[in-house]
Amino acid sequence: MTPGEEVKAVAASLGFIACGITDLSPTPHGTALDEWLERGHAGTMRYLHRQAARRRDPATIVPGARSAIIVLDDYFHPDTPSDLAPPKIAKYARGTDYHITTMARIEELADYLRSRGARIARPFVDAGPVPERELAQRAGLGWIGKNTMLIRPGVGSFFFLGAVLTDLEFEPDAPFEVDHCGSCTACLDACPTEAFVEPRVLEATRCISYLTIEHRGPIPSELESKLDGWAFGCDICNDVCPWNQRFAEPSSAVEFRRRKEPAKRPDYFETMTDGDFDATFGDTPLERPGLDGMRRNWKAALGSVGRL
Ligand code: B12
Ligand code: SF4
Ligand code: SF4
Repeated sequence: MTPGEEVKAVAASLGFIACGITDLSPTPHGTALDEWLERGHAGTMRYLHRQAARRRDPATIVPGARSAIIVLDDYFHPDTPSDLAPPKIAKYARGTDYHITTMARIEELADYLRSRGARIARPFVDAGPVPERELAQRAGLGWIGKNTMLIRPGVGSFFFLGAVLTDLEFEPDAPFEVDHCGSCTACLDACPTEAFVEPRVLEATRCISYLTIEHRGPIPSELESKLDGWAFGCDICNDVCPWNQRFAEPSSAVEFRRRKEPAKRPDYFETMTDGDFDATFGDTPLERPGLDGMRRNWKAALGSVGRL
């Protein structure tokens, strides 16, 4: 086994469904990132502006790092009828927060690299400065679809991306060059808020995921009426993708299964105390908007389907 094949075997033993390796040379898509930011598509996600220089030149994220080990962590569990009833919570957010679960396994991968002599082995999951989808495409793991997701043939796109940046050098994998979207436009057509300006360009400030997770304050009324019953995140542009419809397989990670079924009544979060919210959802992605955010979202989601 080559050193790279050994890393991939360890990643597989930790439950990751795929692993690829790439170098940290500058992204060829820096201009696309600059234009996206200049057009204001990041909205209040100011950290994306602050971290742009490092995203353009990933070698500067962890000085001394030479390679990125990229892993895919499947979170797919099929929707139940209750999952599909508004207010809806995106699939990725129904169990334990991946910043905890996926990160714990990426840390084990970093430990392995240290045991093989790495002086630098820094784990990342959903971390602003790491251009995760682009590094994954470069590491041969899939293509970037018109919905901006990293899609893997035979798998789909219901997975998290994680990375370890390390000073160890490996033979990089060949980039994934084929665009398997072809003439399909299902994701662009299905988006209820018309958030795609063009294929692969998302006006994030119109995206339900942004509005229900990142946005603070009232949701603009024009968009609130288009939430389509979503109260946290949105799966539509992934659900309609033929690659998911054909290939998505349930994750072996039980942590990502739904644990607590929120009651679908309008006052469910309204009547909850901060203590109850922390005890029930404190280690789930719902913690990001918090109790106030979920109160807003729950009502907005029901209002969008005429149920308030
Ligand atoms: C900010 C953010 C958001 C924002 C903006 C999303 C967006 N499309 O930009 C919001 C809040 C809307 C969001 C929503 C979601 N997100 Co998000 N998000 C991020 C985050 C933190 C940064 C993304 C970013 O920088 N966007 C700015 C754009 C300009 O950058 P980019 O999308 O990476 O695009 C680059 C490439 O596309 C490249 N590029 C441009 N053109 C081309 C052309 C070709 C051919 C190639 C190869 C490259 C290329 O240039 C761009 C700039 O570098 C990443 C984690 C990370 N560190 O990357 C997670 C991440 C992208 N999100 C993720 C997920 C799961 C989601 C949701 C599905 C959650 C949900 N169910 O609600 C939705 C999906 C919405 C969607 N269609 O994107 C996963 C995606 C996994 C995957 N399979 O791709 C990530 C990687 C988190 C993780 N670690 O798993 N997200
Ligand atoms: S996540 Fe939903 S709102 Fe956001 S781009 Fe996809 S379909 Fe549109
Ligand atoms: S729905 Fe169609 S166009 Fe959109 S990402 Fe999937 S294959 Fe590509």
